[in-house]
Amino acid sequence: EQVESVVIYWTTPFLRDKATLRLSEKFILLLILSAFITLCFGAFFFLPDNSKHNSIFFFPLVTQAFTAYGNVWHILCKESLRDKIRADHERALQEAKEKLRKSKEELKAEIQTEKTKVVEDLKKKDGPKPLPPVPMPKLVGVKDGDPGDPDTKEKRDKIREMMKHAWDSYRQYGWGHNELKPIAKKGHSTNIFGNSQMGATIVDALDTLYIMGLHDEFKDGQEWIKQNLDFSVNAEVSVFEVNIRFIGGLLAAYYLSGQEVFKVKAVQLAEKLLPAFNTPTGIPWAMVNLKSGVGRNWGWASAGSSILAEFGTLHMEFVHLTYLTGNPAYYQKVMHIRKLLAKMDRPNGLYPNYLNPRTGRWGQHHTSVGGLGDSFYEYLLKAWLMSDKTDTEARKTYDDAIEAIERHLIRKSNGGLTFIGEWKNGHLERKMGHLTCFAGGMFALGADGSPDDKAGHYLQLGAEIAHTCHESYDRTVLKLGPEAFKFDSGLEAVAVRQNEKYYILRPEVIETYWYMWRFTHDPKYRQWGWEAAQAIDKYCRVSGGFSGVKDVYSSNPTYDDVQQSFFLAETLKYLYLLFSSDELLPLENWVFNTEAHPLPVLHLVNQHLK
Ligand code: DMJ
Repeated sequence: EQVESVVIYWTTPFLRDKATLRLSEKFILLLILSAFITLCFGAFFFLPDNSKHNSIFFFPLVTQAFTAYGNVWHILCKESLRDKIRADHERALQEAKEKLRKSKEELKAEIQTEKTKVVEDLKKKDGPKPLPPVPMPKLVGVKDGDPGDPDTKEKRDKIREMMKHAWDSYRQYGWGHNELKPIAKKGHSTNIFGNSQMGATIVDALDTLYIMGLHDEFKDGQEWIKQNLDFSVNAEVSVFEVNIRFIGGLLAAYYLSGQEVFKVKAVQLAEKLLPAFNTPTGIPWAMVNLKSGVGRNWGWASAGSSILAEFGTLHMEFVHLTYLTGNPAYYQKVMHIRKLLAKMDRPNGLYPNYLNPRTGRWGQHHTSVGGLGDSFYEYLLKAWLMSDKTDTEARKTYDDAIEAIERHLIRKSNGGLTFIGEWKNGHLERKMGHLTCFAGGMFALGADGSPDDKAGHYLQLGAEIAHTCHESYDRTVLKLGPEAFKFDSGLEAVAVRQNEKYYILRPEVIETYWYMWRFTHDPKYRQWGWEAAQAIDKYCRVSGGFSGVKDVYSSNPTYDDVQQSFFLAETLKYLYLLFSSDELLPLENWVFNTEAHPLPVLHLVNQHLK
């Protein structure tokens, strides 16, 4: 009777519906029940067959015991189900709370990313779709470029050796990291790549390795990209930097080598950048989180603005993406930016560096052909060149912009040096950045096709800028140029502030020497390029690679301990091209993006993209 009542007690609804049982209680319950069932079975088998207890006591008891056992299992399963439901509810509540904290734009961006993900998943169900076949543009002069004379060849070999030292050091000490610390001999990264480890140096260096004929190194990089380059990382990256270094680098590697993997990776990455355009105006955020698609702007930018040189330096790569994928989205995004800018008023005909992506209004009236503005102008010209000179809208926008720049920003110093200053709220600052020195090459490149037959004038302007920038190198102890130099109070092309005296392996001056060489073949440009190469080898080379220096006016400079990825992508590439024949990557067939990645001219661009 006692046993029966225990069983009945355990199977009552009260116990079954009791909200919680601790884990230890559950185990005790199971143990008691197992013991009880063993007892019942034991008694059933060991009692004599004719025992009256067998039929009148044990059968109902065993049945009860099984029911109880089943019910307890039921309780336990129900318990764990309840735990799960409770945890799910808590998670949902937490997510809802987080959502409420987010701004409208962030929520919109998230919704858009989710939508894109659903569409992508649906697509993936049928397996990855191959990219549409497109006619390959004319690929001329992708290798060799033997300069002919032995002296130039020797110099070119030296540049190739420097590339090998930079690459081998990165391979040994920083492989897979974005950049290298050549003194500490370990990996390095900056905030432009978020907290990602995306092998920026590998991607940036690929096409330089290719044209230098460093095939084993190229294959090594290709293999790393195939196995490791993954963009589903929770990292907030710069849209501009990722575009010019990664998408530009991958596209150039694809066109040069024909290896599909580079195209596929470029397209995967480009898709991750698209949520950055989900702003009220379509002007993209400066940064985007590759995983969540949430974008934002740099905290230091005037009035929450996006930067002209960042959102204005997407055109070349995005046009190629549409060309290669048949997806019009990329082309539409950059054309939308162009149209929006065309409608805006420009103070004195100048483009300010800051534009607010929420309001569509300019931020601070600061115009520069150096940092924050530079490659916007460069891409207007290059959009025209890349379209086989059919994109006349881009050419006209470039011509108008350059005309205003010449009127307001370009001056001659007392010592006769032509410089490009910066316009700040109606005032000209007589200072020029190392970054601005790229403009010499740009003026020369744009000379042919300039209005009113001013080709000679622009080639001359390019030469004057090259000369000024060479002076900024020549007037230092190390024969390397400072980050910024002044033309004020008796100063001519020298840095004043301590924090403007550094050289971080930048390419712009050498870039201009190369363009000037291609257009004039004046031997002084090769001479100047060689001076710079020797100075880099002497003062920036260390056993673990190449490092920037903190003061070009000091005979005993300290290192900044960073081997920038653009040193391999640009500086060494432009030097190599300077000592190669013009047959290597001819400018009629190739247009270099702002990170020196060559992209072919698209002769079919207009039919294809409309
Ligand atoms: C490069 O990343 C690009 O050239 C960019 O346009 C600005 N400058 C750096 C190197 O100095």
